[in-house]
Amino acid sequence: MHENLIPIRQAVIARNPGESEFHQAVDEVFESLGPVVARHPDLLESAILERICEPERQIIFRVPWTDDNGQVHINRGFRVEFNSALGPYKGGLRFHPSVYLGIVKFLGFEQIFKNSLTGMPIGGGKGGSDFDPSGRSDAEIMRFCQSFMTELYRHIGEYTDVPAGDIGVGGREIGYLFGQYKRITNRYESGVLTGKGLAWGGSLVRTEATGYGTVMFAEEMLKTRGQDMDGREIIVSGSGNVAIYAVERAQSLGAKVLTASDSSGYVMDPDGIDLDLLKQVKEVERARISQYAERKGGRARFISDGSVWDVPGSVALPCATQNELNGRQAKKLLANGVEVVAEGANMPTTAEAIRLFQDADVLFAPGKAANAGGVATSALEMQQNASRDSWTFDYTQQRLQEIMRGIHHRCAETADEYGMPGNYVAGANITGFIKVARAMSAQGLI
Ligand code: NDP
Ligand code: 2IT
Repeated sequence: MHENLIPIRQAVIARNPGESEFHQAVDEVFESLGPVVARHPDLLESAILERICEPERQIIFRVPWTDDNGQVHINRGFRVEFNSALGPYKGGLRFHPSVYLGIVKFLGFEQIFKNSLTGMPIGGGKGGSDFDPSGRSDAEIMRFCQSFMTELYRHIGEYTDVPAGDIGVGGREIGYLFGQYKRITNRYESGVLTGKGLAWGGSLVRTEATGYGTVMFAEEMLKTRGQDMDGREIIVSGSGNVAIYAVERAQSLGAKVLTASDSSGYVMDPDGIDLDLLKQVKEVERARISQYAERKGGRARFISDGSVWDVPGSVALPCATQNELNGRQAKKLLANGVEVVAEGANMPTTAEAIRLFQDADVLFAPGKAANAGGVATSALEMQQNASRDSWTFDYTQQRLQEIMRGIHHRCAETADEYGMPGNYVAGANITGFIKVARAMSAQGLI
């Protein structure tokens, strides 16, 4: 890390004790900014980096709700409004028992640079709750969402802060959240949330966008080596929104996807994942991934110990959660001949694993570049809402494709310009940072 950045980094750690995921996200960005400090010292004036690491606003609130047996539960709700230099705060809501301030801040911090990279007018934010939705009835999910929004509504708005989904928050939850926002405010303010249903202000392609975009980014990286996805064996982790549509896009390009996983284990299907069955088990029934192997039969297997990264393939797409691919697993993937790693999830690869991939000349795409298709399509949803219009699937997908190509181009070009060709991590962090820093400078000391 550049010596001028070390004291700033130390101050961030001291100021935010115990938030290891946030520290990790800050370190990854700071490690990339050395060449910027050397070339554009002016960009770091008026404590830009110190300011960028301090959220503009952090909201923590109580979320009381009643389960189907009449028992009362109390959860904690969060919204971290990190940076609004480029537009209203934008980023998802995560409902998962592991959520605490450090997770929300790592996600919000990443979101600043990701959103900047998309080229769309959106700032960075993130929120969520330590609520565990697994095993809860629709009625319980609805009551939780209504209680969550009863506090959140006063902080958000189409020009202020626009939440969307993330782990544990999909179309069903966005529906309940939107309904409660509308009821409290008496405003049909479509642009206050994204990821809405198609009949009430949602955008075509938003459901597919993160997974499709991740594979589009992998295709762009492969193109730089004159290669493509056709005929490749792909290893995917996760089986939620991002994973499912990464599988769909990879298969449409002639690749064979061998794996999918959830927190109970993974399935390995040598004949290629049956996408309809995966959607039925995970999207429709919200069942455990073992159901896939049970119903598929044949050579499909459910494995509860070990990880998807034990399975050989030339492309790895981590699409579940943070720090799900460590150094040991990276070595295994390398021994098995991995050539491309594109992060569908946020920060799924540990710092050690990233270094191993980069040292081995693997094409490695960080989440803030590779998974930006989701939030970019959210920004397209906001555009459609603002103009009271709705676009076709083909047109929206074409816009997504152009955005992903643009992100790839900017990352690759910046990495070249700063003398680190092929380093998409540096390319993404530097490009994302410079745009936000310039906007913050222009807007004065706020
Ligand atoms: P979903 O809730 O749809 O799916 C999450 C998947 O990851 C599930 O298979 C889940 O398994 C697994 N998972 C979650 N937490 C853990 C954990 N602690 N350990 C093991 N497995 C886990 O979420 P998404 O697909 O939307 O999100 C996946 C990743 O992609 C996240 O990192 C998210 O931040 C990121 N992302 C999402 C975007 C979006 O538009 N949705 C956009 C950009 C990034 P189980 O069901 O067993 O918990
Ligand atoms: O991590 C992410 O980019 C998301 N969860 C999507 C955010 C959004 O506002 O669509």
